[in-house]
Amino acid sequence: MNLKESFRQTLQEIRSNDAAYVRIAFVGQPGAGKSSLINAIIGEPVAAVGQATDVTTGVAEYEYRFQRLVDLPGYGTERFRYEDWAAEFRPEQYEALVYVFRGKLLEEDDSFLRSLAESAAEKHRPIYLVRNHCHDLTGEERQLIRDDLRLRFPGRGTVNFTDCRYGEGISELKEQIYSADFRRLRQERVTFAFTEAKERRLGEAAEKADVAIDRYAKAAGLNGINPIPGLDVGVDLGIYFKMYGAIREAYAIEEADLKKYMAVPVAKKLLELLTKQGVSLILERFAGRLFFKDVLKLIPGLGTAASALLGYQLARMAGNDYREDCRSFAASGMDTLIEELLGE
Ligand SMILES: Nc1nc2c(ncn2[C@@H]2O[C@H](COP(=O)(O)OP(=O)(O)O)[C@@H](O)[C@H]2O)c(=O)[nH]1
Ligand SMILES: [Mg+2]
Repeated sequence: MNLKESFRQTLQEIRSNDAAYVRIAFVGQPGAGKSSLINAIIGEPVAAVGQATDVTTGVAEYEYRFQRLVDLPGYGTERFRYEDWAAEFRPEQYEALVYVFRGKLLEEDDSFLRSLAESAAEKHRPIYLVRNHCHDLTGEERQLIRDDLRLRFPGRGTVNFTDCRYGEGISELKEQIYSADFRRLRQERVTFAFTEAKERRLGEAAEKADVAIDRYAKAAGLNGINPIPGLDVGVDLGIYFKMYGAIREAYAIEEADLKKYMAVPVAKKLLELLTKQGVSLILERFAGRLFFKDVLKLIPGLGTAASALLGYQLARMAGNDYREDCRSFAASGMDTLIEELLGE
């Protein structure tokens, strides 16, 4: 598995995590055009649309770039008086609301707008007002609607005029929905879910890598055969290459990834460690840090045991260092990929 495949799996985890999404609910009377607006925003006929009053009877969510557009049944019908509707569908659970209306506002609409306006929690919730079916409205009529809404729902922004049949006002509405504040909230959500999934994945990788390091370090201790100039400890480089390979595999890093994501700072070092020269160089550095080296040399008769211990220690040291570098490479690689995905 390479870094991209591993990232794809992480993405699957995020996609199935409800906490990763910002949800915008479309509310309003039946037939106002909630489902049609969702289709117009997404650009595909995903939601069922119809003349009959209750075409949408359950909650349906449609994903659009890590945002979920929620199609709710209309209220004010025989089936759903406003209070029952609110109790069942709890509009307050959504991060934002798109309030869709056409024609006259009814008493039910007033209950809805009043309850939203009164609750303190609602004061910070974006509510987009949308007068749909607007194609035939004159400028004067539009002004009357704005004034009316301002009275019913004081302190709330502009009215968007849209018409799904004629494609009017859709791009303006989209722009509002993806306004800066909301984009930040969405990115926070995704980033949070992503970080969680990423840490879990890196944690699992570290466990696998540790098992490999332990196994190969023991083998290195028993196999100290090739003395390297400048090193007092014999080293079997083949074991190091195998150990490094196992650690890379734990982090789903392939050689090609290192070349592809050269911009990640640690990639260069990891590439150098694919060569004999690179490994010898780093081992020389680590050997200098081996605490017992000089002490052991002073104790005669401990030759084999001492070199086994040193070989083990050296391999562990190198393995842990490599694991940290792989972790850092995998983490930044995944960060790069998620930024690409979220970039707008
Ligand atoms: N002329 C016109 N018809 C629309 C518009 N929006 C929706 N419709 C139609 O109105 C009907 C109800 O729309 P729908 O999206 O199902 O409303 P919902 O009940 O609020 O989801 C459907 O027949 C749509 O094709 C619009 O802006 N202009
Ligand atoms: Mg509908």
